[in-house]
Amino acid sequence: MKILSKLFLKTSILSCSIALALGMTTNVMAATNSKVKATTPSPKTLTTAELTTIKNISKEIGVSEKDLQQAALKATKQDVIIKTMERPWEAKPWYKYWPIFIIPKRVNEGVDFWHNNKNTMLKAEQTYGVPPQIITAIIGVETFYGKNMGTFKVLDALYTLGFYYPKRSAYFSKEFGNFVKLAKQEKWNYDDIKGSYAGAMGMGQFMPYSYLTWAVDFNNNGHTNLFKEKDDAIGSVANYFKKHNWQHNGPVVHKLNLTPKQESNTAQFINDSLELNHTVAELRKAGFNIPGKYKDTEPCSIIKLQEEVGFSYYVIFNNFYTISRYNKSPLYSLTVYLLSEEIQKHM
Ligand SMILES: [Ca+2]
Repeated sequence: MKILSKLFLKTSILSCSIALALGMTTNVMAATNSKVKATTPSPKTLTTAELTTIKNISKEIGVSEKDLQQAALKATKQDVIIKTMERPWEAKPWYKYWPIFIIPKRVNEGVDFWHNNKNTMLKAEQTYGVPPQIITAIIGVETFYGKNMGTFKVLDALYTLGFYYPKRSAYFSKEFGNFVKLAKQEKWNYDDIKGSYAGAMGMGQFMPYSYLTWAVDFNNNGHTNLFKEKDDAIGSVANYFKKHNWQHNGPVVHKLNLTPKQESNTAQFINDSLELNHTVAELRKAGFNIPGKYKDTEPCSIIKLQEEVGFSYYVIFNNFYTISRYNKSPLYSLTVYLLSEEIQKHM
């Protein structure tokens, strides 16, 4: 679930207009020169490799090959999507990353979003145990409260990455299949569904599998619409967190202030997967000063973040791990948490 920048927006508009221009040229040529058969565009056919992938997806997630083939025939490979995948936001160092997201406008509009959806937020907290500031911060970081939900055709994004991006094709080809399943279930027209360059959809940027599995019809109107119904988006984010083990009032992070000697002692508690392989008792035993409110038995680990000068260190707990199930980057997860605190402060 990634963010669209203005830059990405521009590239996508650009690629759309090129496609449009090319399409128009072809049609004009076909119309004015109908005797020359070579200029008539032949209908797209699927390659042997594509048909093999489709066979596998069909087996794996239970969508008919016919539906998958029809979807693939309607899809267009977009090179800009692959280029965008190659330069993720999370490649930035921490000190350059968080200021993109934690800005006064996003805090203020978060306060408004929470206010305007107060009753739904309350219902979500009662139902799932996830507080409004976390739900708000997720929707704020993902789409600026529903304003930037993405301009790529989700079908094209998932087709491009699922069939033409070997590094991640195992994941994205399955999501292509899940999208076909979801579109059939929701009676969507493929052309109408826009999302991020990675195929994430709606206010909370759900991937198709997440949409199928954790999205909820929170206003009970018979449709689960994460694009237009704020209630559904709020309930679905809360349900996602609940199903990924968010603990009501559980600990999230604690910032450490360390001496150089303690800094060198952190390595044993740091792991890239953010798994909580340690306990507060172990940290205390290793000489770290952890406030008394954290229980000895609390599972935790440490993350290390690059500042302009040196590093900062945070102990992370269960609820931080839950945030990271939305996007596995520690930068993303800490940004969501710090934004949630800013929003809550201004309520
Ligand atoms: Ca609904």
